[in-house]
Amino acid sequence: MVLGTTGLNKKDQGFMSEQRVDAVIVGAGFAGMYALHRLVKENYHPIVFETGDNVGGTWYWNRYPGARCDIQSMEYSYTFDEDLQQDWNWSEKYAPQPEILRYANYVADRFELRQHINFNTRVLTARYDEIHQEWLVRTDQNKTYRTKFCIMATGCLSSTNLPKFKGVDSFEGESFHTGQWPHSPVDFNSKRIGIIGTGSSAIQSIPIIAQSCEHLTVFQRTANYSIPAHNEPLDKQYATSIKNSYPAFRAENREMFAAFGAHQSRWEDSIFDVDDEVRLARFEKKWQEGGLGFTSAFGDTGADKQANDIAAEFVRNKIRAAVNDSEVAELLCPDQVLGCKRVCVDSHYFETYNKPNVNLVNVKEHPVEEITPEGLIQNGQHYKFDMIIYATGFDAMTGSLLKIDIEGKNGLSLQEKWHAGPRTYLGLCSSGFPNLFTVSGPGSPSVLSNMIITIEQHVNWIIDCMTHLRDSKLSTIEALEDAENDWVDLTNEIANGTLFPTCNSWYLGANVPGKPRIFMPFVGGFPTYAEICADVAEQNYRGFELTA
Ligand code: FAD
Ligand code: N01
Repeated sequence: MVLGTTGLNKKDQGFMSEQRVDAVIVGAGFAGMYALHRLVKENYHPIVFETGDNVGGTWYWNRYPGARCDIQSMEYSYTFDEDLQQDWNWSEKYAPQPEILRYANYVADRFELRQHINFNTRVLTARYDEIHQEWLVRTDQNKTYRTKFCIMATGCLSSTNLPKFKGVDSFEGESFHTGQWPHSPVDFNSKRIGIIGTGSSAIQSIPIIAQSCEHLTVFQRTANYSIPAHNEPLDKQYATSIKNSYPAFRAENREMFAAFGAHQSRWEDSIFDVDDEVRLARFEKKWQEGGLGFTSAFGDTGADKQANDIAAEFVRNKIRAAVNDSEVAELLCPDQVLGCKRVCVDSHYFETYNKPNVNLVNVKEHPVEEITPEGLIQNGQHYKFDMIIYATGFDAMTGSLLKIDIEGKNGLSLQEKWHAGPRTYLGLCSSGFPNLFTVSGPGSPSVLSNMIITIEQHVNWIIDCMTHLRDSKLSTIEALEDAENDWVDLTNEIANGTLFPTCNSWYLGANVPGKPRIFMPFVGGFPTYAEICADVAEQNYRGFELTA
């Protein structure tokens, strides 16, 4: 339907027509796809915009070698459709990126989602028209859409962070960011390669790149904790046993703090209640199980620094045992709190430093000075490379959202409102921005959880809320400022009771120069969070204003 331009402000004038839709969804990753599926099922007419040329989000963009999930495949997948979870078969314990991307495509086809998705389309602005209580969403295809609801499924780790190195554009070899990896194969054979960063992306890719390149130099600013994945082909018997009672397994996982790991061993007692022998045996058992579950060997390693020190030293000793050169091993030993930055999960990462074609350069005291046409300069030394890989992470949690020019009531932009850090109620809405929802936004468990599970919970809450408004003949929902302030205070209070804020992590925005330092995810655990959200809805959307 083509309408006039009533309600457009000056910045939007010049656009000849508006298309009306019931809801705009930005992003076609797992969040956008599920939001679309649910809206269509509820007889809405939504439209999705996606910058990429296909679905999958994270798994579309992050095609670097070795990319895979760190939550086990049987858990890192949609739960909303029993037939889907029965029909899909994972091949490995931790699914590799190509397989997760195939899964996303399979879901898109199976639920006929593509017809509603505009690919190769970036949303540039979203402005609230207060007179008509509607959003005007403009894309880079010079089109404007008028809608009652906006669902920002823009992703928490979807805006790459490329540090402003001097001369970054001057390099004459090949250069790639892990988060925007090319779609065609990258050949490392006989190449001298430099990689900057030692977070999860680097830790996954370094062992594979090292297998075929001539030489790999790793530039490390902060050493990271990493636990072996012990990845292997998925045990068919195990998969069948899970499928035999998949809904119950999913329900058990939803009761877990981070919405995964119900079938893994875990203890909640204090590390100080057991002797050295029991401690070591328990850590060893968790190490052999592998993966993120290592941190659930004791109940107090996340909040008690002394307890954490003991767990951290166990990991450091594993690194010392894996790396032959003791100087390199010490350089690879992290000194921050274990878990303060996201713990990585690897396959033969530390052992890779025993290869003759790999070396490690510490850039903590002497940062990368300059990228040159031939390589880079660090600590006065000119390293010559055929390829530079930036594994430098993301402008996490807020990056993609704040790249969109979002203007709410009274002309206030989200950028202005969040200048000192994001402020949301439940991580779902921000006051002054009616009917605009964020999925896995700051203030929600988000990246501290099994994200497909939390995405489903968010989307269900949002669509149920929209349907409630429709059924009750209500027009808008907006977070109240008091409720939002209380939520921000609660989120900070819980985070401050943990060891999370003790280091420079992307959870705090500390990896991006100039970004406000505030702990962004909700650390109270998924079950608590989901219960609060359900209570809020049950109590007629407590803390929100609903208007006719
Ligand atoms: P995304 O998948 O990031 O999708 C967002 C989409 O929005 C993107 O495709 C982007 O192009 C699009 N978009 C953004 N802005 C705009 C705009 N203005 N206009 C149009 N389109 C836009 N989580 C886990 O729980 N377990 C894991 O094992 C795990 N592994 C990960 C591995 C990697 C390498 C990374 C980077 C993240 C991982 N995560 C993991 C987190 C992962 O991001 C989530 O699990 C999940 O895939 C997020 O889905 P999403 O739909 O919310 O966001
Ligand atoms: O990014 P990161 P990532 N000079 O921010 C370094 C998910 N994920 O893409 O720590 C030199 O972790 C930076 O150093 P420092 C997961 O949630 C999951 O690896 O800031 N170095 C760091 O070493 C993860 O946490 C998987 O001191 C610079 C690195 O670059 C999140 O995505 C796999 C620098 C960035 O690490 C992000 O992971 C991949 C500079 N100027 C991703 N700037 C799984 O395993 C930055 N660095 C499932």
